[in-house]
Amino acid sequence: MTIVAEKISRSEELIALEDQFGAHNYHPLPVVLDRGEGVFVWDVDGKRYYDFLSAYSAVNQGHCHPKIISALVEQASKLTLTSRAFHNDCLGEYEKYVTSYFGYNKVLPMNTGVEAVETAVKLARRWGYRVKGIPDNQAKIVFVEGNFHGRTISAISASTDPDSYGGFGPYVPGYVIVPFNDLAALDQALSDPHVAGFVFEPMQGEAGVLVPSDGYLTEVRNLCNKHRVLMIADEVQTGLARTGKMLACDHENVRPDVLILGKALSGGVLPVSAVLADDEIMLTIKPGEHGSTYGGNPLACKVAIAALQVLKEEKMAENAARLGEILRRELKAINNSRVTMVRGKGLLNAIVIEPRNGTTAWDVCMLLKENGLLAKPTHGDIIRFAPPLCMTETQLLECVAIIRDTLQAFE
Ligand code: IF1
Repeated sequence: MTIVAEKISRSEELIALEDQFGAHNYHPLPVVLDRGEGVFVWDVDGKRYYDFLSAYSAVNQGHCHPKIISALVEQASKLTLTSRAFHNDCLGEYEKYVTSYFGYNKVLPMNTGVEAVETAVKLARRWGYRVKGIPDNQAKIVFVEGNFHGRTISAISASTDPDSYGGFGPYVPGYVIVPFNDLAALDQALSDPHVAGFVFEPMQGEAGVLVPSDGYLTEVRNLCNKHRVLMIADEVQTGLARTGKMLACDHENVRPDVLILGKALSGGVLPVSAVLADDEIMLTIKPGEHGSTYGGNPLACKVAIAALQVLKEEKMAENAARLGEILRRELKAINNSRVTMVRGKGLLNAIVIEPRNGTTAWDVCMLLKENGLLAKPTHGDIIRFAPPLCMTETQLLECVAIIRDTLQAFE
């Protein structure tokens, strides 16, 4: 008898390679992508999907945006990396462009979002010692319950999510946690004269797209002024037009002392992050006291300028604001009993799925995938809906129909 081994699909073959040779630090949806363009991605079998995650808001400009790709390709064949041991002809122009774009004296260029968060914490401590006069090694940094700032030991030391910090101790000292959206608790925490900075996300992404009360950002600004504490906004996920304004802080016209950017700063092409601040803060770090091999490399500079230009040229913040209103209105109108919450701002949204008959948000995402839309659950019952900001209203309404029909199957 001949046993014919069933031919496994290309997807299964590639997933098996990851399983055998890759760390198991993620549990992706079983889909293998090989092309992206604008709001669409394709799998290895040629099936097209709407991307409703945007690589966690790193491809706000859409996949493989032609202007960003051509900036990458042109620079890639000229000069990609000099290190900061020498100058190059891209860094100064980029620094001028990005500081004037956001209105700060200076920028410290890094690569990943968490490196920028770490840089901001180091700047806050250094400013605390050299300017505020906190005794050496006594500086405290305040963070918010439910935060997500990255995966380094320092970032997870601020985390209140056991999945993030569990089993990785001991943790970085000098961190204080306050409840989300609680100004009285924040006032109390900032009154400690050893506090140098308050690090927060204007909207908490990973926690499930939690939007603080109207006026919260304004009050945070007032409390940081009152207690002479640096207001440090982690806009890695909420920045760069995602929430319907260039920065989420712009919804209340609040200017943080330190601005942290990442993800879409490169339009999803390569890791580019940045910390922006004025001289009193930025110049507390002297030559040789902080840096990174790739920080501010020529390729990153050119790509970041193109990525920032695209956001303005294509009015992506305005589009995100308009389409976000439509999306939330349509999601609420679906009126499906499994959907217990619809929330968000601009095109950073989430729905909460009530678990029932053994089905969860994961099962909804699996059927969404079958129906041509990719989204990922977080914290078990939350599905984030964050498409690229170049989406059209027609495409959005097609996605709403896919979501409606999919949820119908779980009623
Ligand atoms: C993962 C989450 C999102 C961030 C904020 C800093 C960073 C992130 C507000 C660090 C990164 C990513 C990390 C990625 C999944 C994704 C994520 F689910 F983890 F929390 F978006 F919500 N500040 N967020 O959201 O930036 O070092 O990654 O460049 O670790 O699984 P990074």
